[in-house]
Order: sequence, then C-alpha cells, then structure tokens
Amino acid sequence: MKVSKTEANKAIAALREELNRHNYLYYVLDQPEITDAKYDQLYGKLVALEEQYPELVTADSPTQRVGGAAGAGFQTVRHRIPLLSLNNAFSEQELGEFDQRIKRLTGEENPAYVAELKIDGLTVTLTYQDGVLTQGATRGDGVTGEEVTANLKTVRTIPLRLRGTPPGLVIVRGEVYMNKSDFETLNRTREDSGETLFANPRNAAAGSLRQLDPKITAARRLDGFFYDLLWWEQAEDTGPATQEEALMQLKEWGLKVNPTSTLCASIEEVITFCRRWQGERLTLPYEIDGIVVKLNSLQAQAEIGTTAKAPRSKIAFKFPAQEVETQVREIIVNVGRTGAVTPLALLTPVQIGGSVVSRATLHNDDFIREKEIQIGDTVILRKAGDVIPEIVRVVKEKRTGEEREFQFPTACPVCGSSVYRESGEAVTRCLGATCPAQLKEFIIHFASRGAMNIEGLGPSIISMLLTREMIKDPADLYALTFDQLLTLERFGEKSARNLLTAIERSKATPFDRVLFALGIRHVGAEMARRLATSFWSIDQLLSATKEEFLAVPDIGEAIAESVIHYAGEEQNRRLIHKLKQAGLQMALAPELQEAALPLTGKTFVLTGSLAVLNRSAAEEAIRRLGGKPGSSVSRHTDYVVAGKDPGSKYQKAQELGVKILDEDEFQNMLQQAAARQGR
Ligand code: 0OW
Repeated sequence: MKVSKTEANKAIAALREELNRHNYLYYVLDQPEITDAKYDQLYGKLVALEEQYPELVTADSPTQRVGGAAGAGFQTVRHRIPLLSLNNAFSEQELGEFDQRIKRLTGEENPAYVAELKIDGLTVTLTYQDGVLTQGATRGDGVTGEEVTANLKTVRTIPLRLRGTPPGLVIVRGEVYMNKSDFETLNRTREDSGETLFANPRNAAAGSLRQLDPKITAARRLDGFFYDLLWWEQAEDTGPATQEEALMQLKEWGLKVNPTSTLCASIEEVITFCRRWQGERLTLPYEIDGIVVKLNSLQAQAEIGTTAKAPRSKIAFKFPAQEVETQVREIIVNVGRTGAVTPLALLTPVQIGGSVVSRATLHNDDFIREKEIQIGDTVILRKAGDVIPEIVRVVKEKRTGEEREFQFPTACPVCGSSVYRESGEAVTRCLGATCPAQLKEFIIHFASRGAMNIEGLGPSIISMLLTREMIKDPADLYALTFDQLLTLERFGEKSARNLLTAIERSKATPFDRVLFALGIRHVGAEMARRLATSFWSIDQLLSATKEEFLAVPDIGEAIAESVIHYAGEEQNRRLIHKLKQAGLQMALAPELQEAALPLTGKTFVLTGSLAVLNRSAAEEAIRRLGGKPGSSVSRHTDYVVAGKDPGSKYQKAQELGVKILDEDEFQNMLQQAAARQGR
C-alpha cells in the first residue's frame, strides 16, 4: 500500500532504529529479544518502504549490509595515524623485563596493565562520522591499507551506526577473524569443490575480507573484536583515561569487545592471565596466538611514546608454537586427480594442538631430501596456528641405524606409467592418461558437491564401480541400470533407486558446475563461473580462439592454453559428446545470466545527436546488453558516445582520458555484443 513520503520517512527511521537494535542484541550481545520470524517481518517492511522511496535509504540502514556488485579492485587509503604493530615477548622473563622498562620510563612503581587475548585474525580500522560507519580499511603496511568498507559492512557484529551519542569523528581498530568451526566448514566446502584449502582461520579471514564481491564475504561468517580507540573528536579530557575505560567506551558504542580482557594490578597478574589462557585457548571458538599486554594509563602510554615500529607501552606475549616428537612409520605416495604424486609420512599417532595427527604431507621429493627424512626416523612435528601440521626436522640423535632411505617411485604405483617431473617444478606427475588413480579421483571430483553434486556417490561406491569396470568414465554413470547397482555390496532396492535418481537429477546441473566437474587444469569453481558467463555454452567454449579467451577480463595465457589444450584432446571431446548424449543440459545458471551480458559493468555517456538511434533507443540498447547509461562523465565512465555537435561532455572525456566512440564505433560495439549474446 502506498504511504505518503513523510509517513514513510517516520516509519523507515523507526524500523531502522529497531532493526539495528535487534542486530546488536542478536549478534553483539547474543541476547535476542525477538524471534527471527519477527525480525524478518520488520526487515521486510523496511525493504518495501525503501523500495517505494529509494531516496530515503541511508548508509546505516540494515538493508545496506550486503553491498552492490563486485568491484574491480580496492582503493588504497592512507591511515590518519600509522597503525603500529607490536614488539614480542617469548617468555615470562621477557615480560618481567618489559615491566622493568615501563617502571623506569614512567617512574611508576606499580604500573597497572590490561591483558587481552591476541586474536589471530587481521587488523582493520573503522571510521564513523556522526555515528555512521563511513569507511573500513585493512592495516596494509600500517601507513596505507585497502578500503574494504563494503566487505566489513557484511560482518554482522560491526554496527553500521554507533549506539549512544558518539562524537562527530571516531576511528577504532580491531581484529577481524573467523571461528574455527566456520573455518573447518569453509575448507570442507572448498575441498568438495576442488578449490585450494586455507591453511588456517587467519588466512581464511584475510582471503574472505579481500574478496572483490561483498556477497562472497557475506557468506563467509566473519566476526570481529575491537580493542583500540585510535581517534575521537571531542573536547579535551572527556575521553577515556585508561585502556580499560577505552574498552568500556567501545562496548558502549555497540562494538564487540573481547569479554576476557582483564585489568592487572601487576606483571605477576599478567603472567597468571597468560598461563591461564595458554592452557585454555583450545576451549575458545577462535584462534589466539598470544596475549597483548598494555599499560593501562593512556597518558603514560603517550608519554613514553613509540619506536618506529611499535608502542613502548605494549607488548605481545607469544605462546610457544606447539611441537611434538613422533616417528615416521612409513612413507607412501598419493596420486591425485591431476596425476600429482605426493609423498605422505604415516606417523605414530600423536596429540598436537587439540587434535590427533597420524599423517603429514612431505610435499615433494625436494622436501624429503632437504630434511633428510628417512623411514623410521624420529621427527619434530609443529603446529603454529596453522591447522596443517608440518615436519620441522629429524631428531638425528635418535637414529638407530634401522632407518631406510625413501625411494621416490619412477613409475606410478597405481598404473605403472612413468612419472615425470617437469624441470624447475617440484611436483612429480603420473603421465598415464587412463591411470585408475587419476580416473578414480576424477570421478570423485566429478560427482562432488561443488561439481555435479550426485548425492550418495562417494569414493567407496566409485571404487566399486571402477573395479567391476561398470564405468570407465563419468559419462558411464548415466548408463548405470537398477539391476547393475543391485549387484553392489550393501546396495538394496532403496539405495539403488536413490542413486539412480541422484544421477538423473544431476543432468540439470548448470553449465559452470559441469565445466568445473570436467577438472580442466587451472579451472576451479570461480574460473568456471567466469568462463561460463563469457562463453555461454560448452561448444562455444571448446571452439574459442586464444584471442577470444584473452579478451575476457581476468583470463590469462595459462587458462587459455589449458582450455585449448583440453579441447584439443580427442578423449575429452568424446567424453563431452557422451555427456551430452546422456542428456546433460549444461544450461547457464540463471544467476549467471545477468552477469553474462556482454556489456555488464560498462558505463556509457551519450552526447550530441545520434543519427541511427535516438537517445532513448540507444540507452535501451545499452541496457539490454547489460551496460549502464550515465548522465555525467567521470573517471569511472567507460565510454563516451559522441554524435553530431557533441557537448561539453566530449571535452570532459578528453580531459579524463575516457574512451570516445563515434556513432559507427558505437553501432559496431552494439552489433558485436548482440552477436555474442545471441550465441
Ligand atoms: N590481535 C589482537 C590485538 C589486540 C594494538 C594497538 C597498538 C599496537 C597493538 O587481538 N588485542 N591489541 C592490539 O593492540 N593489537 C592486536 O593485534 C595486533 C595488530 C597487529 C599485530 C597484532 O596482531
């Protein structure tokens, strides 16, 4: 129903206030007052009103959390004051020395400290103007960072507007991180879709925050703790006098502050805090790699100042990396989907960092040689925050003479084909085109969640199908019969029917996922999406020339050559033909259609009179091809179309170096784009 603009304005302001309050209760305090359904109902009302009156949308509206389209890169921002890092203390004794220095520098006999968990994430700053979040940036090199405002807005615990009555300008600093459980889930999803794994939650958080598309960041479950008031504009001496008060102020404004931060009356109390959390850190939902110790008095902090790198008044007590001893019982090799032959150490199971580890990758032959690892060796295993533990060194003094050299295989242990190590490359590959190990890994990948997502078709069933030669390639999956499946162990009527249904259903898998399922080298899930939106169909993709590949943004030589090489292989073309015969639709996913328009993301400004199309017809043609007609020329404008008697926009384009098209060039562009779209 249509409401008047004034009524809408009132209702929108009230809804925005109420929804922001419920966000704060739910995400920051973890004490929701209303049900999700009630929240969604209020949210829906706000969205409807904002759609009626878009000019009433404000930056702090909860509807503005997940921003617009992906950007092309990040702006660089200069920090108002340099973001210092921290000096480290690696022992309690060094903490004592830090305490002595503070006493000497400040003349204080009993300086108080605040001890804070050192969150293993990445540093960000938030700028609030008149209480509204206007900028978020990464630390970068401490002087300049990347502007990631749109991505930080997707972090639900970061308020879009501060609570209470903050001063006009507030800049705060904190750590964005990913919980261990969200990290594990993300890596499992990435493993299923054949993407590279993040080594630890910190890398996952950094990678997620630096996504160009805020929608991807929003899906990654990031969180944050804030711990430093960098700047606030207000009359003298009304700000916090101590770090403890600063943390309370941040909390009052609605920012999430770590609840374990503690005021310590002496360095001995700090050491007690460090011992406690070194022992209990595995109970935390996020990773920490130490404790940050800060002189409590802000005035004293200012008086003793900073070195070039770090404040004298703060120090990071780093937990020792966890290292344990164990034995290498055996060294085996694993042949992956791409034929990579990777050595693996089978260890005597050992507890490290809260989990039991029984194997560790040996990466490649060089790694084994450099560390001189032999079968039977006692080794030091290390896990320093990284989730994937690594062998650090051999404990040579524990050698008994029983140890055996590991001989890297010269032939693939699965298919016997020769293995080959490209000069300059560390990896050794099996060259067998029909290597069962690769075929098995390939079909596991083909059926995996991020690819064809064939429910229930896991490695053990795939092994059975291959061993019984019921399939020789992924297309044979679509020829499997009910009776055949009944002959498999543990396969009753129900499981046979379920599997056939799942295989049948996978025929509707969208093109980008089928492309990813084919396992073309260097074509992961995201590159497959990009190729699909640019080439629309498998036939177009496999017949594209190198120039056509290179014309697509972000597609370089490696991808072009890899796809062209793949398309050149007879057995690959045969497989794709079989898949199409089997009924795979390979249609472009609807959500990619829009992104796939040939002029997506391009802005055009028209000036002067056009002969062929009048102004509105030209704008309509641009829109239909995914482009955006603009009214004024800026450095973000991609093209200025100059008809007869062009106006001042022509000069502006020349000044700004914006590409100018005459009417013929414009017509050609429209025709080429339409042809591409029509393919
Ligand atoms: N990671 C943290 C943390 C913290 C800053 C303030 C000025 C210099 C250090 O939880 N709780 N407190 C600070 O205080 N820094 C932290 O992290 C730093 C940022 C850069 C390196 C450390 O990770």
